[in-house]
Amino acid sequence: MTRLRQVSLIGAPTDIGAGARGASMGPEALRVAGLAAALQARGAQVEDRGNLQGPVNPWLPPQDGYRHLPEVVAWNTQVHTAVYAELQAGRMPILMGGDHCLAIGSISAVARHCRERGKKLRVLWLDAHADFNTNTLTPSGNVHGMPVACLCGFGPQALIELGGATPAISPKWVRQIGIRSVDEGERRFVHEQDLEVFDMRFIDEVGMRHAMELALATMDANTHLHVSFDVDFLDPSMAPGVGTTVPGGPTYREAHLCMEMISDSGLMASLDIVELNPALDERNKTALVAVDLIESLFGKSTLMRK
Ligand code: B3U
Ligand code: MN
Ligand code: MN
Repeated sequence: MTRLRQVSLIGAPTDIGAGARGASMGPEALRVAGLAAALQARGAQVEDRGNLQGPVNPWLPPQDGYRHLPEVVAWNTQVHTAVYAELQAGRMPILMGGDHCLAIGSISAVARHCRERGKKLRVLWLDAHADFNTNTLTPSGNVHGMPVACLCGFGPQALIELGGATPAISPKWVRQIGIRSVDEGERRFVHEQDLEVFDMRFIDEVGMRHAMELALATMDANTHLHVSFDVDFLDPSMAPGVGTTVPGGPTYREAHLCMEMISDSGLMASLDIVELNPALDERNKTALVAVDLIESLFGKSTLMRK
């Protein structure tokens, strides 16, 4: 049974937080790959809100450990406002990035909405990276390596207070899946803050099914589940179109199972699709595989399930 869902697509065409140029073309690549039609085929009612606008990428070196902080703040402010408006209107926002720094704007909006509605928030972070750096831990200064830390209150004032209350979320609300690249200082900080990380070794050992059962446990009917899907989560053999490929990711089957289990929970109420980089892709292959996976996320399955 598919519930009728009212979905809004929001494009945020920027690579302001990334270490490679090109994620700014992500929204259009997802449109060309047929994202809206795929969602409609799953019974969703889809509105494409077009693209947000923000500053160009000045491509400068980091300052105080952050690259392009004023521009990152400007883009995330736009994202926050747009995502919050869709949630207030009772719709499901799908943020089409853009790089992963944009999750600061989207998840701070989701957290604000949940606070106001008395909803429990859980964040599933599908990624090769933990994105838990700070300006002192980061090896690059790229803010796409910092969104989880910023959302948990570790970051520059302008980003951590975007949604009013600081911190926007607690590390206890986050479940990370598929992780296989964590920087040295970042690793210590992940442990210190007790982030729940289902890394690739864990998935190799227990399988995607058990990992997802654990990640989805403790959710109930009052839970708002936000999925932040960094396309570099996927093995680069099927998804080469991302700025930072890391070998050893989930296979096509594992990734589909992950999406199907999220769908079965019936709790997903907002989604980011980020880090797709068409400049590095092969004939839009990565965008097509992302859309294929989103279909599973919205309930597509081979056979009817009871
Ligand atoms: N952890 C590294 C690399 C990185 C994080 N997220 C992505 N790449 N996509 C950093 O620069 O923080
Ligand atoms: Mn990421
Ligand atoms: Mn990543």
